[in-house]
Amino acid sequence: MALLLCALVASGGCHLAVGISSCRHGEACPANERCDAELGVCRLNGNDPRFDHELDDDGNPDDDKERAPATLCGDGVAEGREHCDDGNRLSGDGCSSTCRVDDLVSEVEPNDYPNDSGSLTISTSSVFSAGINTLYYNEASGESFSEYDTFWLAPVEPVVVRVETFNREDADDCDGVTGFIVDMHREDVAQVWDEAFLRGSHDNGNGRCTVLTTTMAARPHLIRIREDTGTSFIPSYRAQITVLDDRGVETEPNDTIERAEHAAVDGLDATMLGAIGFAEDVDLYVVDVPPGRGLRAEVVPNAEATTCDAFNTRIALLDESGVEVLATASALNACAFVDGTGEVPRHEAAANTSLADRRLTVAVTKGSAGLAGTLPYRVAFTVR
Ligand SMILES: [Ca+2]
Ligand SMILES: [Ca+2]
Ligand SMILES: [Ca+2]
Ligand SMILES: [Ca+2]
Repeated sequence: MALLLCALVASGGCHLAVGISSCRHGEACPANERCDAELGVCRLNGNDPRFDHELDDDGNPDDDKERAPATLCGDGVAEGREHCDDGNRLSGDGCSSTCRVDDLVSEVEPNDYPNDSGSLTISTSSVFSAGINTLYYNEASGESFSEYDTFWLAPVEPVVVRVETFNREDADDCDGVTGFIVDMHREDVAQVWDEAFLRGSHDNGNGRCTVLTTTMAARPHLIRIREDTGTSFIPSYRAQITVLDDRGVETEPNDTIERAEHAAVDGLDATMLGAIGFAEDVDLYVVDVPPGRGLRAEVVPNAEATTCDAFNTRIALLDESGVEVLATASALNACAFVDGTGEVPRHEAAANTSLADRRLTVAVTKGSAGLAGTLPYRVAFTVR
């Protein structure tokens, strides 16, 4: 919050703490400092190691790993891999919270079932804006059920897609009171509802938001969203549908902080391909998290029909000195993930509440039960 309030100061830079001033909106920095446009803060003149070619300490320049500087989505300047930057971190207004172009689609009822006229086909970079406003009461069971909202996603080539629900109007965030279940079905769902089920997700985002991140084949898929308790009224919500870009393939060795992968360092809706070859293999990935932002990192199975509980992986979050501060394992409706996004992050350790940029490292390993053979996977990163 301090950053936002300070950014309103018109000139002279906004002093935040010893040695750190905000210049996000073009304010001048003190004489011996320059404005770091990506982070929106003043920094002492001189070399900034973040922009250097990344060197490890083995004396061999050939295996040093390239990295790009982090960008800051929401500073009003489209740079690096940002498709757009409208100066805010909202989605549904044409430019998403991670600086992707939004295509806004509003629901049309009826859209509860796949053959309903309002069950629209939407593109794989959209914000689906809808309302859950009906609770059905079933006399026989004595329970109420929320209505469904369905839409079709039909990529023209295989993609990795994140479908994320938000119930706050002013931010990509959730109120922590109500939540969602997001299910994905094959295209023959209208004929064989149960058999056509591919994957579901529940309560694995910030607040009680839900995130379904999946590999998707080039064919139609039905996405079904509903309130997760059958008792809560949700007047409106948004489902953000985003294609994630592959930045590269991990290359061994990458099991130490010094050798961690840097290809997805900006964390802007990026994926990395990896493989865990043996039980002790650990793959490390570095992401820069600017001040006031949070990281979501999650494991993505390499096939759409692979459920998270069958995909036995573990994600750990390491601090800058390599100490593990948090870890999660795969569960039935949530693949291994850490989430520091939102105003009240699920995992505070994945949020950067400091006034300086912070480097977080994610470690992917097999889960405790182990799996025989090589386990191919993707890891997806989102910083916002
Ligand atoms: Ca920007
Ligand atoms: Ca926006
Ligand atoms: Ca509906
Ligand atoms: Ca590996």
